[in-house]
Amino acid sequence: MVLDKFGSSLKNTFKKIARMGIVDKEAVEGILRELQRTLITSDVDVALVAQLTSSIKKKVLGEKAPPGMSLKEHFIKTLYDNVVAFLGAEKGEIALKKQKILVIGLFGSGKTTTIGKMAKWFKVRGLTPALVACDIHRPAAQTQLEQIGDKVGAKVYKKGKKAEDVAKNALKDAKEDVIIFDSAGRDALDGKLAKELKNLGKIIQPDEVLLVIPADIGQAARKQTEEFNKLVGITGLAVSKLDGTAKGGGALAAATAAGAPVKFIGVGEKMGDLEMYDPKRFVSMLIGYGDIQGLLDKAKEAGIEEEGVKKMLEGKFTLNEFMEQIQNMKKMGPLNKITEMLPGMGSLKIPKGMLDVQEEKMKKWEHIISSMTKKEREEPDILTASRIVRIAKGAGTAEAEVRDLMKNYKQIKKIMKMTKGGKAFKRGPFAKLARQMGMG
Ligand SMILES: Nc1nc2c(ncn2[C@@H]2O[C@H](COP(=O)(O)OP(=O)(O)OP(=O)(O)O)[C@@H](O)[C@H]2O)c(=O)[nH]1
Ligand SMILES: [Mg+2]
Repeated sequence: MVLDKFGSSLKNTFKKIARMGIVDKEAVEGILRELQRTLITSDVDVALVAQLTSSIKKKVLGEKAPPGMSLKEHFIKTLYDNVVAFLGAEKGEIALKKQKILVIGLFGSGKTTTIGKMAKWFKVRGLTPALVACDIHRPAAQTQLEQIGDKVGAKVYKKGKKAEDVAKNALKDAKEDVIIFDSAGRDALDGKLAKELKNLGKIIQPDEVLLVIPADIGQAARKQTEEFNKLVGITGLAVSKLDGTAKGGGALAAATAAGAPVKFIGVGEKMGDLEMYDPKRFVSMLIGYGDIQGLLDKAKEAGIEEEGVKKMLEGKFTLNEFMEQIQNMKKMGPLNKITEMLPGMGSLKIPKGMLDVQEEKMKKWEHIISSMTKKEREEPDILTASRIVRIAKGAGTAEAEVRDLMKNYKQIKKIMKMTKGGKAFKRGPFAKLARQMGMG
């Protein structure tokens, strides 16, 4: 699991605030001490930790809560915003266009693996990748890149004796959309390595120079990032090996402090284990709000207004919206995939086949709903047996069909209500916070 311990400590801290009766100075200080412990355990630089907590304290205790917000809500929101900013300057943006990417980093940092993952990442997004084996120092390096290229289906260019020649030849030969250059690592960024990387930069003229930093070096990531940036120049970072290290929080905070945007995170050894880094989404996931942002993105992809998703999350829908929602959900993918992304929904079992709504059935349901009165559509609870008989007749269908529709509608409505987050999301500070974070 990514940042397992860090995530669960953070989650507990947020939970604790949510459960608090009164939030006063003492409570704020207690929580901030806990946050300090969590961060320090994750190898975050102590000076950075002190800065973070004192600025949160100043904002929460020194400033008045915005109108309509309680101190508790103000605290949660401030904490969330600050932790997000602490772990990432911005959302990692990588353009989906024809481009050249040079990947650099120390020995064993995960360059070659990350390159393979990136090739796959671009491929999935419709761009053809190619790999260039500019690591000519380690005998097995080119073979390793070729194996990885085979795995992800990317051509590997390796003609030439010197790194510079390999790059030049590849620039002539490669016609692929995204050309990713592997480079040699060293134990330290010495003059030799810097020179070679600078030469490669001059020859390649890359759109991106990504430095690969392994998460397990924790706060040392700051110095390394600054040095590489000064000597070679980088456009961003890929933080590898975020799985299975307790120091990931330290590495992410260090990268942020060095002012370098983290563009990718590596979360495993497999070629699919690469994610674009979005600190907001990342922290939301860690503290267990579920991948709400992901849901909104997904809805957007399907061309659905966010409004519709919000309504769905709020469980506010009448039979009028029912049809609309079912059609939308079909566009978004299987309901069980959607519910996986919602807080506390992972374990919920959706009745099998419930959303496997056939076209035919949808049509029937449309007839049924249009045979209802306006009031019946808006308040389906008033449907009595005699109304059902009338509706079935009007729609030219069996009463059982009307009941089947109602059963499905009620089940979905119930799920949507639960989705709103059981206790934490329905009442209390989380409801408002969720709204502010654009989730509710
Ligand atoms: N668990 C895990 N392992 C990773 C990840 N990324 C890389 N590795 C492993 O780290 C080791 C080194 O990875 P490489 O990609 O060979 O590193 P490199 O920077 O190219 O190394 P050199 O070319 O020798 O400098 C390999 O065993 C990878 O499987 C990751 O995100 N998670
Ligand atoms: Mg390598």
